[in-house]
Amino acid sequence: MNELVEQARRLVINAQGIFDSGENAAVLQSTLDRLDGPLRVAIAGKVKAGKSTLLNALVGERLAPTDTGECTKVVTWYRDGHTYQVMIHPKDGSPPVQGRFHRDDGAIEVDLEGRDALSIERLDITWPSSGLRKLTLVDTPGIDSLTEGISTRAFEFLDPEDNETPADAVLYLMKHIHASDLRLLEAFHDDSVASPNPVNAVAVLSRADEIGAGRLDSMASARRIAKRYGQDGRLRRLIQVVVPVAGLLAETAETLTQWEYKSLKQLADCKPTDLDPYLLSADRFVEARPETPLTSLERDQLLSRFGLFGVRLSIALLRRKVAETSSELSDELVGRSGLLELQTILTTLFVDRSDVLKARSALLAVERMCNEDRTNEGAQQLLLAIEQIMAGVHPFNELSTMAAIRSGWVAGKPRDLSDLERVLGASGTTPWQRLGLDESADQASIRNAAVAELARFQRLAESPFTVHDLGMACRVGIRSLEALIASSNQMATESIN
Ligand SMILES: Nc1nc2c(ncn2[C@@H]2O[C@H](COP(=O)(O)OP(=O)(O)O)[C@@H](O)[C@H]2O)c(=O)[nH]1
Ligand SMILES: [Mg+2]
Repeated sequence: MNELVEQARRLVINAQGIFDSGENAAVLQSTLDRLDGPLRVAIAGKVKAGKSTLLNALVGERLAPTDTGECTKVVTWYRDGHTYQVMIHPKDGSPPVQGRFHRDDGAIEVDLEGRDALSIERLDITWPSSGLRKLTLVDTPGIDSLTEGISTRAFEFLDPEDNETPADAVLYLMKHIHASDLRLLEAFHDDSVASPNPVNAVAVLSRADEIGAGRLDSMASARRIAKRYGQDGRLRRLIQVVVPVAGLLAETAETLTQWEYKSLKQLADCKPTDLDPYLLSADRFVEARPETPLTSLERDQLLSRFGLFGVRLSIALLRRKVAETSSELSDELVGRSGLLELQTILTTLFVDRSDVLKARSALLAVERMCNEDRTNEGAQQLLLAIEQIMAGVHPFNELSTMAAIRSGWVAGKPRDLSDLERVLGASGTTPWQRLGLDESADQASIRNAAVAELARFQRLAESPFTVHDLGMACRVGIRSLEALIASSNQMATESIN
């Protein structure tokens, strides 16, 4: 896979020889730097979709300020590094300046020193954190911000027409399907052949705990809804999967304090007949109740950290002794928040494929630059080289074929198409994932399954009833299976020697 990054690097270096000054030169330099850095994932969606909260849950630390405030109106990058540092990048192109910051309840509040949020292109925060080692996370302002300018900015940020694709992948948060959600997603994807897409976008059905009005089965309802959304034709064209996540619960569980654990334990130890009537609604929960522990203010504090669902769930887990210590409670809540599923999906779809996604972003950046300079002969040669890499490198073919299937451009039986997507790596790129086997599958069963799938797709590709596009898609899948069989043969030979 690294070879792909190397090919992209050589191409960018060639481009540097052609575009050696001005903005293009700067873009190329940052394109080159990106190839060595972690994958960049943008978190997008409407205001209050829960973006900043989910970012914190993914990092495992409260870093991004939530709710409103000047800083939440600015695109903010969070990346791992050795020092704690904030850089403010002004929009007018002047050099970035180091910013001062303080922490407010954990959240990093950058002192904008009187600058208007709209005059800032982005805040770039370096923060030593293992949660940011594999992914650089980009928090974006919501698309329906009160001020038009901020919405426009979120669009600009995600818009691939921009010279440099700012993110390699996107996590799109939504509470329901709205036309504006679809518009934003469509803006992030462009449909040129060189830019295959639903492959680098995942949707999160966010604030999933609120779906069942705080009932204990809220997450089960959210999973059903997410599944239905995932089958919606309009969404399938834009994203890979929909995952339900209760971001607030995940964030709180990961940063659970002793005080919170003890307070919940006190509540759980109350007689259910005394306490339960007050768990019926958020308003009731915070009413002053001299007969139950904790003041109104303290209960309000719990509510803002856990949500009503989180409070109820924690009390139920403590009562049933499913969790007895604060770390057990934290693990149980994380497990039930949907965060682990999201992390697995991010790993299989983005992290494991980060070389392909990063190389793709680099090629797209050069491609855009060349397209703007139609008269330049060097640029035209670069375009040819890009086309060759895109067509000749199998992982790119896998991406574009998956995108074509998702876009409904390939006609075929639903089962053939979904199995083909799986073979191409839509559920993960390890052999067992491509073959739909169990993680524990041994080499022999992997090889047998691969051989069987290979024969099946060969028959399908050669059948006179198979339409041209499906035949082409099958051939890409066949190549993936051949590579898989070859590497498993190689492993078998190595283990004999
Ligand atoms: N109940 C519940 N509230 C949430 C969840 N995620 C965020 N919130 C709350 O929604 C508000 C907006 O969240 P924030 O992360 O700032 O949203 P953003 O505007 O998309 O960045 C905050 O008050 C959060 O506490 C969630 O999963 N469940
Ligand atoms: Mg936010």
